[in-house]
This record gives sequence, C-alpha cells and structure tokens, in this order.
Amino acid sequence: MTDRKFMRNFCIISHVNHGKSTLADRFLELTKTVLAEKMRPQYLNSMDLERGKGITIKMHPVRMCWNVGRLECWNENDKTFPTSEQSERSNKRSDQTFILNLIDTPGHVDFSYEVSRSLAAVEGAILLVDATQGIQAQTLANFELAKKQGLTIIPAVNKIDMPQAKVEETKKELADLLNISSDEVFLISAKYGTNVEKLLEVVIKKIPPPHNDKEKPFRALIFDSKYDPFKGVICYVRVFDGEIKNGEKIYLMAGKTEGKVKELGYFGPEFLPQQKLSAGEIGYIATGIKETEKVRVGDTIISLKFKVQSLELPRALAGYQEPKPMVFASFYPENSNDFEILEEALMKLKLNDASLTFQPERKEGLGRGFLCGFLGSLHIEIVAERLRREYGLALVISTPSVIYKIITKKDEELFIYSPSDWPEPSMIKEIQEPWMKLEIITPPEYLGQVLKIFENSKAIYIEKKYFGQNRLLLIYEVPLREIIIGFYDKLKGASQGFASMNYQFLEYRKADLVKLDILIAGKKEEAFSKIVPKNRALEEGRKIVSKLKEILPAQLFAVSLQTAIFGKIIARETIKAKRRDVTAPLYGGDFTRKRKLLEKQKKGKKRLKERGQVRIPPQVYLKMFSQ
Ligand SMILES: Nc1nc2c(ncn2[C@@H]2O[C@H](COP(=O)(O)OP(=O)(O)OP(=O)(O)O)[C@@H](O)[C@H]2O)c(=O)[nH]1
Ligand SMILES: [Mg+2]
Repeated sequence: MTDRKFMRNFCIISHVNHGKSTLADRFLELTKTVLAEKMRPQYLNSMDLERGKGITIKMHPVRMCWNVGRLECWNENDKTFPTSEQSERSNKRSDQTFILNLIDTPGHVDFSYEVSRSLAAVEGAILLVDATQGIQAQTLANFELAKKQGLTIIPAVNKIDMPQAKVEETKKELADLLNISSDEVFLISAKYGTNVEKLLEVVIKKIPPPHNDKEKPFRALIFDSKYDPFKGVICYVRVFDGEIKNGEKIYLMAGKTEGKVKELGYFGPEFLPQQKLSAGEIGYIATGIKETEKVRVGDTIISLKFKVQSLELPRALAGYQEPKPMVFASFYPENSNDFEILEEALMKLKLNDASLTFQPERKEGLGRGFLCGFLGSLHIEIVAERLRREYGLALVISTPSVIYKIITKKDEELFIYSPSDWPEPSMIKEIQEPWMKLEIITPPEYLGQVLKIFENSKAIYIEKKYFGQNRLLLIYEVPLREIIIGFYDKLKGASQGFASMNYQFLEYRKADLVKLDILIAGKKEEAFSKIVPKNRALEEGRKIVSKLKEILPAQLFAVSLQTAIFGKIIARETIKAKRRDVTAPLYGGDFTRKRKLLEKQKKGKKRLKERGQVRIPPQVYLKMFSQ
C-alpha cells in the first residue's frame, strides 16, 4: 500500500469556463490515467448533458498514479525536485509512485454546492484564472470557500497561449488577491500543456499529504452519491480514519441506517473495484441501501460493529451546511399518470444533486406535481433536462419564483410560494421578500452600461472597489425576484461578456406586493393567480388577460376575462362568442326556419352563459403556467 506521504488530494477551482476540465485532461494524459487513444476534450465531463452544454455540472473525482520522469528523483526529506539536467545525469531511480486524487469542479454559480463539498474532501486546490478574462466573481467566491476550509492554494493563470491573453496583468491580480509575490503564480496553457507538468510537481511539493490515522476506527465522509439498481446507493467518500473492506457492515450516523459494502474502489474515473479503502483515500462504497432518502451527503460512515457492540461511537465528521434553495418552480408530469415516476426520479436525482429540494403539491387543471427548490435558473434547466433524459419524463414547469414571507396580524410567519396560498388581505400585517447581496465584477469601461441595467430596479447601490489594474467590483443589494430571470444575460450583454456576478442571501425585507386574481366568465381561476409588485399590477394584469384571450378557445357565448385585486377589477378583455352555423343544413331560402334556428341558438347560449361553463383545455393551463 502506498505510504500516505506519497498521496495528495486536491481539486481545481475557478470561475466558469476558465479551463479546469481541460487542465484535468492534461493531468490525465501526463499520468497516463487515460490512454491517448481514449482521450477526448474535457474527458471528465462524462454526462451527456455536460458534453452537450460544454460545461461541468457535477464534481468529478479521479485517482491518478504518477511515477514517471523526474518525479522518481523526488527527495522526500527536503521536498525538492532535481532540475531536468540533474535528473538526466542522475542514475537515481526509485519506483516511488505518487497517488494523486483530483476532483474537477463546476464553475457556474448554480453548482457552487458541488465545489464546497469537493473542498471538504481534499487538502489543496489549484485556483485557475483565464488570462483573457481576469479575476471573475466565482474566482473570488471559490477562493473564499477554499480559504475558509484551510486548504493550500496554488494559483495559476491559464490560456496564456491566446493572443488576447493579458498574462502579466492577470498574474498581478491573482498575486494581489492571494497576497503573495507574482513569482509564485503559475503561467500555463491547459490546452497545449505548457507548464502543466511543473504545476503538478508543485501540487506534490506544496499540498500536504493527508493527515490520517490508519489505526483509528473507520470514518468516512460522504461527499456525493448516486443510485444503482443492483448495488443500492453508491457513496463517494473521503476516508479520514481507519479502513474498510469489502463485505463489511457499515452504519450511516445521521441517516441511522445500516448497510453492507457490496463493492468499493477507486475512481479511474470509472469505478475500479478494490478490496479495501484506507485513511486518506478517496473512493466509492456501494452500500446496498435501497432507501434513497436515508443517505445524505455530509453524513459519516462508520463500521457497524461499534453500533452493535455498544462501543463508544466515533465522532461524526463535520458535515456540510444544507444548501438553501433560493428559486422555486413547480414540476408537473405532462401525463398525470407519471406522478409516481416523477417522485421516484426526484428522489434518485437528489442523491446525485444534493442541493435539490422538493415537496408534493396539487394545482387545479394540472393535478399532482412537486414544488422544487433550486440554487438558480440554470439549476432548474439542468434538473428538468436530467429528468427528461435520464427518466424519460415530459414535464410542465412553472415560471421560477421566490418564496415570500407574510407576517400575519397574529404575528405568525408564513412562507408562501403559491399564489393560491396567499392569505386574505385582512389577515396580512406585512409582506416581505428575499434580498440578496449582489457582487458584480466588470472592467471599468463597461461601468456605464452595467449601471443601466439597474434603471427601474429596486436595487440599492452599496459600494464600488477597484482592484488590480483593470477590475471593478460593484456591490448592490437587490430583491432576488429581480435577478432570477434574464439578469445574467443582461449583464453579459452590457459588458460584451466580460462582467460576472455572484450573489448570496442577505435577509427578508418589506415588499409592496399584491395578488392578482383572474376571473373567467366571472369565476375565479386560482391556477392563473399571480403575485406581482404593486406598481406593476396594471401592466401585469393586462398582460395576463390578453394572453388568455389569445389562447383560450372561443365558446358558444361571449366570455369575459378579468384581472382583479381583491375584488376590484383592473383589467378586462372579452372573447367573442363562437358562432356555430346552425343554418348550414338548410338549403335554399326558407328565411323563417333560419330565423327560428338562430333564435334557438341565442337562447341556448344564454343558458350556457348563465351556467358559466367555460371549458378550459389543459393546454391553456400549461401555457399560462409556464409562460
Ligand atoms: N486557447 C486555450 N483554450 C483553452 C485553454 N484551456 C481551456 N481552454 C478552452 O476554454 C473552454 C473552457 O474549458 P473547460 O476546460 O471546459 O473550462 P472549465 O473551467 O472546466 O468550465 P466549467 O467546468 O464549465 O466551469 C474550452 O473551449 C477549452 O478548450 C487554454 O489553455 N488555451
Ligand atoms: Mg469543467
């Protein structure tokens, strides 16, 4: 077994698209973890969806063994590498192999929970910055996370091969951020491999080996998981103490659940079965557990014998803070018979996407579905796409919304997502909505354009800071409602793609919101109600009825469409009656008969109208719901 001295656990972090997965490719090649003929760009982005979108969505662990070239001359005592010339002259050869457990992480803000979980499994991180983009919002956010975790951070400027790369400038920015000398910042091209070998050497040199005790009782942290129909839940673990062998019985401390190791092993990056996993290692354990809800990331796995023999249980490892979903959307199966399939799919998906939350709900016209919580709009898109691809589900998805807080006159706090749960105005003391701290990083030349996005916004400007030579950090406080849809695209548009943003929850603040009720032929249709800011009520109210007018099929009588705020009508449209040609079967000009039939039709319409039976086809619910 490899001595812990020769093991390193690290991850690569950066802003989205700065080249993490490409750098991981070069490491895989260099260490011959993946054969040249099997190599393909961003090899670790193994999900179809990741390949299709060209971004990393999940963390991806891989174990690499490196025993080539100059590393064989690594001097463990004084932690030095000989220069290439020295090593060429030297005959010294040792068969020492380094075990390098790498975790590639996503860069998009919606998947930052993946990053924080990866960081808890390693001792160090390479912080990568694209030389054509400079430091961006997620560079700062991920750097802060790594610092908090106490990791050794190795800074590197990437894409130095590109003509528009601002290498020196970016190097200085990064050195300033880390408060180190510029000489310590690596310059690499992940695409062409420039300096990549040196960078890996520095990983070995600077990042400490895992401090783990093999003699202690077995403890492992679950940092990710997935479901396998044969092997049950497969946990991705970092072993902190002791060791575990195939076939041993295990116990999940928070889940209070027993399991048995059906298989364990390393990430190659595919599963590579082994006999045991020991302290310091990163690998997987197939637990045989079928109840997906019992297994949570952040839980500690121990050996069942402590439980059975009533021995003192090892202490649980520090888990993760539960992520706080910020954006909500309802998911309904297009085919209402698929409700159970959707439920099971969400449960399995949650194993692999710990930041997803869901609870059942019911809506008129749509039947049963789920209210799901997400970290952002891209997260919604990805979950919907995974449900479609991996579980074959066709879904109807509502427009994303935030959760409002209502303080009632009895001083109760209600957290409300669905307009149908909105209390009577006489019960409401105060309405509040979530506010975020928003950080935008932009080159100063786009400042004017960026500020324009905030026209007509409730956002409050807090401060601006210059850092580096060409970087401006703007801090705002803003209602989350304003930034969940389309804001990021606006920011990118205003800055030719150079600005980036990050946000975090601040607090609930007073909001001036009203509920719009929609009346169809005088009857309230709860499913079409909407919560909107008071100053936009009229505009929104008109929009809803004119949209309904467009899509609701005409009936045999005229149908009124109204928007009301607590009984007061603020907008109105009418769908004209559909006239069925009741006289069509008549030939010739028997005028009296024709008139009789038309009279009869009129009476019938009146009766229909009195009964007010407007048939609303499901497609109308669907279209209004997801507009
Ligand atoms: N010219 C050049 N292009 C690079 C370099 N490194 C990465 N790229 C390109 O940059 C793009 C993004 O690379 P990825 O490796 O997917 O970036 P990432 O950081 O993993 O992205 P996310 O995981 O989605 O955050 C790809 O088109 C790469 O080919 C480099 O050193 N030089
Ligand atoms: Mg990537």
